[in-house]
Amino acid sequence: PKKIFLKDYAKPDYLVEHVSLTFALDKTKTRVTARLSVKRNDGAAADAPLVLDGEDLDLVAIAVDGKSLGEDAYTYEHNVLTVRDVPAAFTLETEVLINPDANTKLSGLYISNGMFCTQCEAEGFRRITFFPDRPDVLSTYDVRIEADKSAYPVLLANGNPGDKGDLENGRHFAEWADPHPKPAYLFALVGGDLAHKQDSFTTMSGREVTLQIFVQPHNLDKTDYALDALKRSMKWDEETFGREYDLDIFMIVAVDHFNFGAMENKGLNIFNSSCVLASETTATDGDFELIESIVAHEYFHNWSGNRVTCRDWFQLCLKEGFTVFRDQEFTADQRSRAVARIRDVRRLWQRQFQEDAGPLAHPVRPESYITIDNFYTATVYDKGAELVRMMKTLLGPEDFRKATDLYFDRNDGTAATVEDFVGAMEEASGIDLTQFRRWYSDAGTPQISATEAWDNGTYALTLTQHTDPTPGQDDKAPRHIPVRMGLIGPDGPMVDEKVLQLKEESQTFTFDGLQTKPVASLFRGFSAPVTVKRELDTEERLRLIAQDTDSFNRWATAHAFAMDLLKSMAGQQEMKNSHEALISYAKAIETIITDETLEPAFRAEVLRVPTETDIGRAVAQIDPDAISEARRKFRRGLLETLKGTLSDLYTANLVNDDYDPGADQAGKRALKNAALALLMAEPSDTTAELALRQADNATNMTDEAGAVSLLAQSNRPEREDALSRFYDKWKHDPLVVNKWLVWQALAGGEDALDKIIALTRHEAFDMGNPNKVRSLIGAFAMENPKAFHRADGAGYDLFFEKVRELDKRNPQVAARLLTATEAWRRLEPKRRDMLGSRLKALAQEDGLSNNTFEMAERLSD
Ligand code: B3K
Ligand code: ZN
Repeated sequence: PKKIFLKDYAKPDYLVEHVSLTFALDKTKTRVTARLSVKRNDGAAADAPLVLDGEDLDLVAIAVDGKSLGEDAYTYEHNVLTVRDVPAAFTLETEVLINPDANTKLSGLYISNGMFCTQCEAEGFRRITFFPDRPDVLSTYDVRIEADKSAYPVLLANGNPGDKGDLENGRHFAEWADPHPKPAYLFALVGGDLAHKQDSFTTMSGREVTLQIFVQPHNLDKTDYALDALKRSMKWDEETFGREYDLDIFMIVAVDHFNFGAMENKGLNIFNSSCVLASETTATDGDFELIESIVAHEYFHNWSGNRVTCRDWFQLCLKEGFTVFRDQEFTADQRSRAVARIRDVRRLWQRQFQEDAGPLAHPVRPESYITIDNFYTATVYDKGAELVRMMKTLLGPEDFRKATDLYFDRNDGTAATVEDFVGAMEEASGIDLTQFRRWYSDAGTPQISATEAWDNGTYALTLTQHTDPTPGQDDKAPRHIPVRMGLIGPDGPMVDEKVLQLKEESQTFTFDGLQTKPVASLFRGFSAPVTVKRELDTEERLRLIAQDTDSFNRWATAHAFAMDLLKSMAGQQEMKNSHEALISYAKAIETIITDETLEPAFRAEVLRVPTETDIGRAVAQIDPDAISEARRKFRRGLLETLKGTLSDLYTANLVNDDYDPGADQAGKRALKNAALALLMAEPSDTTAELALRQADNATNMTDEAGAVSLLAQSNRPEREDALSRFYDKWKHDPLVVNKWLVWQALAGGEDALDKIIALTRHEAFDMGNPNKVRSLIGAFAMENPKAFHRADGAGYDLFFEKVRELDKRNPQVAARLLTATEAWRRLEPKRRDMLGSRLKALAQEDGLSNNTFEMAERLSD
């Protein structure tokens, strides 16, 4: 397979100004007729051939300016159509046949539950018609769709609706036109028997926009929340970034078979049903929150991604990092800023720090790839968002807004680069970001060591930065790091918050005129994606947990304390008086979880115990059994101290009002369920009874799932019955059944893996549906270290068998699964050898997809 390099970027030889497409939809033989208005690009040679991408296309006819081409005028091989001797401006017409029914890759045009739908990002449009399938070719589109009227009454595409009507033989047609130039990856088409909910939004300039959510008819009662989230997103983007919507209609379509969460196609977003459908009885508070953020994310792409798109796929963070930043800010404004930040950072640690520390580490703006599908990563998305956040911290909110306005205005309707974005930040603020740009080009997480000195009223803080080598990058120069910080005295804050600029390898910052030695609260609100090493004694920790004025850092200090305890319990770290320390920790969090002036959702975050996977990330060598045992002991230790408090919390946070998915009620349920989770660390009959009662009496899925999932993780005799009753109750609803799969994929016990293997043959499992694969195989491999890393290698056998099977069908999803192995080099030697040799064998296998080959090779290298 061929590697593609950023440094080789060259402008396209030909641009396509306008595209007219006609689809005659048919399950196995869809006919796509394309008319492209092609123009030679400035600077291209007069004899440059026209080179178009095309994959799995059956070419029926091809003509230039109405003249059919003979076989010698073009070639079509290795997914490239080359037409020689073309004029400077011309019309190219092609007619192809494609087979949506055979499309198991779910890229291009495919069928999900009887409906036609598309997914084109990154390179799916070439599976629909011949085209320069690259993001820097922007065209206006008009689309005509013809299909059988009774099977596919609803026909949708991007843009504004045009004509529609009946045709012969029970067929009908619909036309759509999108006046905004867009790259092909934003194309979308849907045809199916769909119902919809409708609403409208009046934009800031007074235009009325129709909003519609299309679903299979039986899901019509699950669209209200997404519709509401959409309206709030539209309003927020006007208020916060000055961005107004630009078509007469905005549509969302839910599909059951989808390779990831959702897709921002212009005016026609297509969503994985798991990221849009919600009702109180079928979706948890967490699902509601996720849906809200994904609806917002895809909507925000209309400006950060669609109006201003990416020049090439190396610039992916330009739209993704920025849009994640925007959706995070939206959530922070809609819910609780502190809690949102905690959840975002937790996710960053779980996925991105892990990636940065292993064989898949890559810069936020990668320099090469075999397939871009493999670079829709936590680094590009979540670290990309952190870089935008750091720039906002450096610029301040006002200049940041000036910079985004400048960026949008200047690049509107074009394909831009990271440089355009950072350049706008500099121009709007006058701040030099030369050194800051290293964040885009250098992989790896900087490690900061903090040491301090106290002398007669002067506190000196020395910060040192270092970044370990990552694949292909041995030496790392120091980065420009914003350190938001404060100093906390015995009675509270001592100096106002400051942002220090760390630019050298080592720098000392001094603070004079202090009465007593303070404790520094560093990287407030997680002001930079770094790890921090510092010596804090228990007293200093307790001071920060109790008195820091930055809520995020109160949580982070408590979390770091818990991690140190867990690491010492897992035999990975020395800790003096660890028994006393555990009690101090328990008492410290008790103060927080019982403090009614604090938001319940925040208290719930403090009460949450790191998972086995979390602990595995933090230790030098992973011994899954030792980690599991350490966590078990830790939870029991906490329970001993907190039992009474937990029961009280549980009762105090029962919600009796009508269900509302908003932050207030959700926070209470989160706190109550976190209390129950810890009570279930050693479930007495009474606790198990409590969980069972919660499951049986629940009127919403948050409470039902909260209880059943805990029973599923336990070895209580009630377990099997609770699971089977849940299945019987919900087997008609695939999204709810996915939760049931996840709980079992995460379960412990000696026979955990055998049960998972049995589930791969269960009627509820389906290798053709990515959601099912992720729920069972993904959850097992990523979040059940004991079963996955079973000492006899049986977990690995199951995993690789499924990866190979899936690779034949859906390479994108297969390759993604492999990320579950990324920490293999840190496993204890026996498991490391077993897993490493399996990865190497896979990388050497013939007949792998490029996707899976690239991942296996990078992982085992
Ligand atoms: N832009 C899409 C992701 C496409 C992934 C292609 N492999 C969804 C999003 O980030 O909004
Ligand atoms: Zn996105």
